[in-house]
Amino acid sequence: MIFDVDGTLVDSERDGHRVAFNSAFAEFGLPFRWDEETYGRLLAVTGGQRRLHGYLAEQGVDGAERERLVPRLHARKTELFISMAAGGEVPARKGTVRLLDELAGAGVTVAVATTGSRAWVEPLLDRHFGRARFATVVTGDDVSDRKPHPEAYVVALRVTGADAQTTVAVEDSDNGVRSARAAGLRVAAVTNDYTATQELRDAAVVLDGFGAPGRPAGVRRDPEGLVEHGLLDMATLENIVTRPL
Ligand code: XBP
Ligand code: MG
Repeated sequence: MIFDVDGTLVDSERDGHRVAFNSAFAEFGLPFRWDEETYGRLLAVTGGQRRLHGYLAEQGVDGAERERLVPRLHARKTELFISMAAGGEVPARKGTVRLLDELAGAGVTVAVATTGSRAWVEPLLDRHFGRARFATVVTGDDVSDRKPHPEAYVVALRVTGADAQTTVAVEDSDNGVRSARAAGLRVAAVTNDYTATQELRDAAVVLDGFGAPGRPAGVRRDPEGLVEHGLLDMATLENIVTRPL
C-alpha cells in the first residue's frame, strides 16, 4: 500500500497549510490572504513553493522578486505548519489508524508518497501513526517532478521493491490519482471537502472517507462492487488489487 498524506491520511489543507501560508504572508507584511475558495483553486498546483510562485506571478510579482521571496516565505510557512501540527491542529482522518493496524496485522508493506515537504511530513506521520509503520516515506523534497507526475510513486515502488501490479494507492485528488495511475497502481480514492467534486477518473472506487465499523463510508463510485462492509478495509483492498486493470 502507498498512502498519500495531505487530504488522505490527514485533513491538512483548509485549516492547516492554508492557515500557515496566511500567517507567513502576514509576518512578511504582504497583503495576500488565501480564503478557502482561493486556496481550493490554488491546490491544483502541487508543492507549496510552486503554489506560491504561481500565485505571486498572478499578483504581478516579477520573477527575480519571486526567486528572492518564495524560498524564505515557504521556509517560514513550513515552520508555522510544523508548530501547528505539534499543537495537535492537523488531525488524522478517521479510520486511518484502524486501516493501518489492519494492514500491519496482515503483514502488508505500507509506504507514503506525498508532494509535501519532509520537514513536516516526518513529525506529523510520527505523531499520528508512528514513523516505523512506513517502509519508506517519499516527499516532495525527494523528487524533481511532483504529482500528477508519477515520480513519487515510482520512487516508493523502487525503494520498497514492491510491484505496481500488487500495490494499491490511496489518494484524495485528481493530481494524486493521476500520479499513482501513471505509475501503474490501482487507486482507492477518499475525497474531502476540496476534492468531493473532482472526477478522480480511473480510481477503482471513490469513497467519502475510510469508514468505521457501524459507520460505513459514503460510496460515490464503485461500478464493480469492490467495496465490502462500506469500509476501506483489507477485504475491499483485496478486491481492488485483484481486479483486472
Ligand atoms: C499536497 C501538496 C502539498 C501541500 C503543502 O501534497 O500539494 O504541497 O499542499 O505542503 P499530497 P508543502 O496531497 O501529495 O500529500 O507546502 O510542504 O508543499
Ligand atoms: Mg493529497
